[in-house]
Amino acid sequence: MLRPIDNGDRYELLSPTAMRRAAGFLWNRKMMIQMNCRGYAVAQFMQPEPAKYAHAPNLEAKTFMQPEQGYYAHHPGRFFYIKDEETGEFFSAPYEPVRAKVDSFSFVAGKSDIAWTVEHLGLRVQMELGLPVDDVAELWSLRVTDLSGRARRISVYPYFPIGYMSWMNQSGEYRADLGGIVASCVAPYQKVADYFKQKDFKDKTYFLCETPPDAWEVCQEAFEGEGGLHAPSALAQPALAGGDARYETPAAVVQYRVALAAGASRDYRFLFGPALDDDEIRAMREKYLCAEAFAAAKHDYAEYVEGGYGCLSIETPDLELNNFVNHWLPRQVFYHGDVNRLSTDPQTRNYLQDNMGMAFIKPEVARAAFVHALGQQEVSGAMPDGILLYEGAELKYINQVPHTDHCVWLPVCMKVYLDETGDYALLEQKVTGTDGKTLTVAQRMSAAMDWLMKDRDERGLSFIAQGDWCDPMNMVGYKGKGVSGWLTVAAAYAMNLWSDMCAQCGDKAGADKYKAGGAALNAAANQHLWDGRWFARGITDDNVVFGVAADKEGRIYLNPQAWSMLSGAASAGQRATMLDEVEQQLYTPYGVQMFAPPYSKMRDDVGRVTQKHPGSAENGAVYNHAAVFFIYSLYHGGETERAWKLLRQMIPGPDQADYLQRGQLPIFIPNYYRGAWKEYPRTAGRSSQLFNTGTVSWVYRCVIEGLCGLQGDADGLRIVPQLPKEWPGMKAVRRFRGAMFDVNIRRTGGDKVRVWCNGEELPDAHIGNIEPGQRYQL
Ligand code: CEZ
Repeated sequence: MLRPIDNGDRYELLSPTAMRRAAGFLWNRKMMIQMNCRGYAVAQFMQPEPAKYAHAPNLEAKTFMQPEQGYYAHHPGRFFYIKDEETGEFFSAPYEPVRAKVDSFSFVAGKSDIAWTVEHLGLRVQMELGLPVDDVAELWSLRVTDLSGRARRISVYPYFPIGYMSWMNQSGEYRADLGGIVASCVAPYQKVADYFKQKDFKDKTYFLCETPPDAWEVCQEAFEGEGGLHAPSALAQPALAGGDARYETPAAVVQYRVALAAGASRDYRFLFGPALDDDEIRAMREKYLCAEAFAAAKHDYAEYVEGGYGCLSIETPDLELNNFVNHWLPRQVFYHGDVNRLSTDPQTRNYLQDNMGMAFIKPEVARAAFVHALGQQEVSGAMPDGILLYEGAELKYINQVPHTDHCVWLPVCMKVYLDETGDYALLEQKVTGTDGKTLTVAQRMSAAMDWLMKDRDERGLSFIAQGDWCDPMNMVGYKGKGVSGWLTVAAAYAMNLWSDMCAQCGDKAGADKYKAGGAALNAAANQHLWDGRWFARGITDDNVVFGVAADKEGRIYLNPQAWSMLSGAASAGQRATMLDEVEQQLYTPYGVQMFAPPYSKMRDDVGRVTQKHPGSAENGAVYNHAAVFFIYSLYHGGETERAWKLLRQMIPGPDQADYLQRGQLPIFIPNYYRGAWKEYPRTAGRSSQLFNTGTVSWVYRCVIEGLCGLQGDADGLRIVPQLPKEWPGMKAVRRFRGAMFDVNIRRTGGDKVRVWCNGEELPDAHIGNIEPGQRYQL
C-alpha cells in the first residue's frame, strides 16, 4: 500500500482510500502547497501577508491551514475529469471528485514534485505538480495515454475550482488573448485604510493552458448543474458551454476533445496562480508555459530543495529511519529555517527554534536570525512576542497576547549554533536595538536573562501572564499572579546554558551570576512545585497548584518533567519517579502525550487549551514539540532506550497498521498525533497533517547529538553515541565545520565508548583542531 521508492527519495501510496488525508507538500520563499493523495489542495502565498488564490476565507487569512479538517469542508483541489466519448463513461484523476474505483492508482510524494499515475477505462493519466523557485505559480503537467490497444475518442477536462473569492466583487471569464481562464475579485475590506494597503493585492487567479482548449466553463454552478461534482451536468454535454462568472463562484474548467491512436499519448501543461493584472499573467505565461521552461523550473527547484541537504546521513539497521533522516527530516528543517512558516511576524520562540535547526543546515542564516531577533529586544530586556521580518510587518493575532517565555529560547537555540560552528565571535557582535542603543549580543543575552530573573513572584516562580510555550494556556495568569512551573525550570536551564557560555568567553562574573540564578529558580521549583512524584505545571492567579495528583484532568504534564531534568531541578530520585509516572500515565502507542487526562470541559483558571477537543492539539495530544523536548531531555540524561523508543514513535510506520492509523506518509513530522488514547482509542494516533512545527529542529538535534552522539563543542567534536541496544552498530557521514567525518560505530560489548580517528585512539572521545576540507575516519 505504501512504500519507499527511488532509494527513499520518494514515497508511493497505492490506494486513494486507505489514507484519505495522506499528503505531500512543496514550498518556495513565496508560497506553499499541500496536496493530498485524492487531489485536494491547500495553497497560500505571501503578498506579503499570507493569502490565498483559490478558496480564500471570508475576511482575512487569519490562521494557518488546518489540513486535517480543511479538505472536506469544501473542495479546494486540482482535478482532471476524463470522459470516454464513445460510451459516455467518465472518471476523475487523481480520485476526487468522481471517486470511481480505478484500476490502478499511485500517488508519489517526492522532495521537489508530487505526482500521480491513475489507470482506468483503458487510459493512463499522469499528473505532476512542480513549483518555480522564485514565483508564485503551480506548474501542472498532464499526460494521457491510450492503453486499450485501439483508437479512442475522449475528452479531458482539467477542473481547478477557484471557489469563493470575495463578498464585494468576483467574476471570471475565458481570455483567448491570455490563453486561459482569469478570475478577478476585490479583496474585501471595510476600513478606508485597508483600501490603501490592499490596492496592490494580487486579486486575479489565472489558469493558463499551453494548448488552447476546445471549450471552457467559468461558472462553478453551471458546470456542476444538478449532477453535483461527482457527475457534473456539463460533462453530459458534448462541449462545455463557454460560460462566465458574474458575481458567481468561479471555477477554471476547460475541455480538450481528443482522438487518440492506440498507444498514443497527449501532453498538456497548465499554470495556476495569482496575479495583479494582465501584464503579470502574460509575463508568467511567457516565462513558464512550455516544455523547456517546465524542465528548467523542475531542475532549478530540485536544486533549491537539495540546497537544504543537512549535515548528516546515516546507515542503521532501521531502513525507514534512514530514509527519514537522510531525505525528509532535513528538508522539513530547511523549510522552517528558510521561509519561517510563511509568516511576516513569526512567534519569537518559533523563529529562534526554527533557526536552531537551520544551524545544522545553513549556520550563516541562523546567525543572522539571532542578530535580527536581538535587534528587536525591548528596553527591559524582554523579547517581543513575534519577530518582524519586513518593514511594515505588524504583530498580529497570537503575537498580541503577552507570553513570558521568549527569552528562554535565546541561549537554548544559540547553544546549538555555537556548538555547531564554534563561532563565539558572535557574542561580541554589536546589535543596535529599536531604541537606537547598541549592545553586544552577549550584553543582550544577559539583559534577557536578567529580565527572566526579574519577572518572578515573591516565591521566585516565573510569571506566566497569558501564556508560556503553551499558547492556549492563556488564563492561568491573566490577572497578573499566576506562575508557570515549566517556565520556572526552563528559565533555570536557560540560565545554566548562558552561564556556561559566559564561562567559555572568560566572563567569570557572568558565569557565577547566572549559575546562581539557575540554582535559585531550581530551588523555587522544588519548594513550591514538587508534588511528590512529579513537578506541577503551575499555580493559578488564585493560588491553585495544577498539574498535580489531586487533579482529575490535566493531572501530569510532560514539559515540567522534561525541563526539570535539563535544568537539574530534578534529583536522581525525583527523576526516577517522574519517568515512572510519565510512562504510566502518558505513554501511548503513538508517542508520549503532552498531559493526561485531557480536559473534557473549560477550566477557566487554565484557559482555552481546556476547550480544545480532548486529545487534539495541546489538550492531551501526542504534541510532538513537547514530546521531543522530553526525548531530548532523555538523551541529555543518558536514558538511551527510553529516548529511542519515543523518537521512533514520532515517525509514522514502518508497519502498515501504524500508517493506516496515523494516516500520514513518513515524509514529515506533524505538529501532533491525536492523544486521549484511553478516552478515544478510535482516533488516537491520527495525524494532524500540519507540517509547521518546532518539533523538527529538535528531532534533528536528537538524531545528531543524541542517537549518533556527534556533538560539537567550543573546540571540536565530541563522540558519544547512544545506540539502541538491539543495534549491532551503524554508520554515519557527518559534515561539521567544513570537514567530513565517516563514522563507523560497532558494538563490541561493555558500556565504554572508545574512539579512533584515522586509526589512532582518542583518549577522551573528542576531536579538536578540525581542518576544513579534510575527511576523517572515525
Ligand atoms: O501554534 C504553536 C505555536 O506556533 O503552539 C505551540 C507554541 O509553542 C508554538 O509557538 C504550543 O502552544 O494558538 C493555538 O491554540 C494553536 O494551537 C497554536 O498554539 C499552535 C498551532 O496549532 C500551530 O502548531
